[in-house]
Formats: sequence, structure tokens, C-alpha cells
Amino acid sequence: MIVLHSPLHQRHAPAHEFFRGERVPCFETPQRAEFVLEALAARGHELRAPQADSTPVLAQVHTARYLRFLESAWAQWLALDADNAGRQPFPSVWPVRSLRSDVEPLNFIARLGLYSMDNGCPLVGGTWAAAKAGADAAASAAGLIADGAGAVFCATRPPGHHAGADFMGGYCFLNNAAVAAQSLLAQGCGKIAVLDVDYHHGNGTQDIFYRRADVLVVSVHGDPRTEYPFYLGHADETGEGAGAGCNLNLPLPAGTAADAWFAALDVACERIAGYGPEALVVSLGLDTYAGDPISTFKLQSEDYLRLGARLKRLGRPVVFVLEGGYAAAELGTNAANVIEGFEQA
Ligand code: OKP
Ligand code: ZN
Repeated sequence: MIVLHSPLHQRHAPAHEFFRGERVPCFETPQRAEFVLEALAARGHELRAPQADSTPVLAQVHTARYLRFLESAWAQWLALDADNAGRQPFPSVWPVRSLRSDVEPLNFIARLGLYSMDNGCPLVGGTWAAAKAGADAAASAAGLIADGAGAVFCATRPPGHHAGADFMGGYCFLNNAAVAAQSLLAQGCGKIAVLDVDYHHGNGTQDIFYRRADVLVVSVHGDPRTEYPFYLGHADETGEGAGAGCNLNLPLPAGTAADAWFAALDVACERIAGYGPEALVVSLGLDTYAGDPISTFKLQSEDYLRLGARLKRLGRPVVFVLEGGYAAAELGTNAANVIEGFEQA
């Protein structure tokens, strides 16, 4: 399978995040990509650099003011104090409910809160370049599909599915899956399905397409009543307006093991087949793995072969976009197993 990756991804290397009230080393590390590249190369997959510039598609997926903020955020942080080069900015205040989101505060941390859903998005000097390279990979993958590729794997980081039209969150800055879907539409596809199998609900992707009928969004994830992102991903969210009926959430209880997970995946795939998309974007989170340090599903490495094979049965070209997966040492094997299951089905 063609694998897209840029060395720029590794420039996003924050030192810490907040977890259970403590500052801890980041779970979303450059090492994750190293393990993935190593495993994919060992199984003979062809690594390529992304060629497309996602700028025009990014403007369709994210708001202009969010993109402007994100691209210059680190420079804004440094402009406050040269010593900030060695510090990570975190938001501490957010415009919830009755507070206003339309006026951009002059205070940097207040602006960061305006454009964030949580304090879970460590930002450093290389963040924009790394995230932009991920969006470029997603746009490039769509181009390769248009040129006849059966599947493309975006071995990118940081992940993207929590990023909404105008906010970052949960390690995500730019929504790569949304960029892939929007790029496929721009290349003439009439209808696209996004299937999100990350442990965490892809709130950003859901929201970006929630009022549209040209992208079906289907997600299998930990029940948001107990799992991040908590405030979206419930079963009664089915789409709105023109998008009514074009969103399907399949929340599963914490601790779910493979049999129940694959039963939900079948429901997801049947819905996608009924929708009849011309291509599929898979938000491939591998934090469903039993050994994941921040998630509770119980999939084993061999289960990812079965996942790949099930996706192949949909009979559509697929753009795989890497999302989560924090058992770094096993991440490469698990990713390579999805590809192997897909290619050998
Ligand atoms: C991203 B992806 C809070 C720690 C927990 C939420 C998990 C984000 C998962 N600072 N952060 O869906 O794998
Ligand atoms: Zn996740």
C-alpha cells in the first residue's frame, strides 16, 4: 500500500500534557510514528512524501480565523516573552455557553481558549508544520485515489478527528479525515463516507459534516457518558437539516472486547454500504488495543487483520488516516495488520 509520511510530523514534539491533574509526559509522541514507519517498511510498503498543498481544502473544513490563529500561534506566544521558547502554552479559560466567541480577545491565553475545546492540545514551535503536513497527506491521498489507487495510508501525526471547524482539542489541530473527504469531493466524488474506529468519538469530524448529505459520518467509540470527549458522540446524534440521517454513532461501554466491537463494526459497515459512497475515509485510531494506556477496549493485534478484511469487503477505495493509538511499541504491528488484512482479503 502507498504510505504517506513527512519528516515534518516529528517537529511536533511537546514535552508534557495534563493528566489527572498532573503534568505528565505526552502520550502522543514522535516515537509513535517511528514505530509505524518501521513496521510498514519491514512489511514492504512504499513510503512517499505528500505532494499536494491542502491550503484550499483546509479553508473549506476550518474557519479562516482559526487557521490564521493556529499558523501564527507559536509566534504570538514567543512575542509575549522570549523565554516562552522553553514553555508550552495551555488554555485556562473557555467561552462556554453564555460567554462570547465572536470577539477575539487581545490576551493570547484567552485566544487559545477560544480556539480550544480542552487543555489537551500541547502546542510547540513545530506544531503547525506537522499538522499541515498531515492535511497535505490527506489531500495527496485523495489525489492518488482519483488516479486509481485502491487504498492509501496516511502515517501522520498529530491526529485530527477532535479538531472542529474552529477549534483544536484532544491532541488534534487540523482535521485530516475531513480534509481527505473534502478533497475526494473536490475531485469529483459525489458521496463519501467517513468511518471513525478510534476509541474516542471524532467530535470534530461529526460537527464539520453534521448538516451535510454528501458525507456520511459513522463512528464506533467508547460511550461519551464515561469516555472523552464526553460532550458529543451519543447515539441520538443523527445529523441535522440537509444532513439529517447522515450521522451514525455506535457508542460502546468501556471495557468492550472484540466480539461486541466487531458486531458494532458490522452495523457501521452495513450502513455505509447502504449509503453507497464512492470512497471511504477511515479515521484509524488504534487505541482500541487492549494495551492502550488511556483507553479500555480489548482488541488484540490479530483483530486488526480482521478489521482490514472487513473494510475491504465494502469494495470501495479507502484513505486510511492514522488517529490515536498510544501503546507505541505495538502501534506499528497493529497498523501493519490493518493494511495486511485489507490487502489479503
Ligand atoms: C485523542 B485521540 C487530557 C488527557 C486525555 C484526551 C484523549 C485524546 C485522544 N489532557 N486527553 O482520539 O486518540
Ligand atoms: Zn483516540
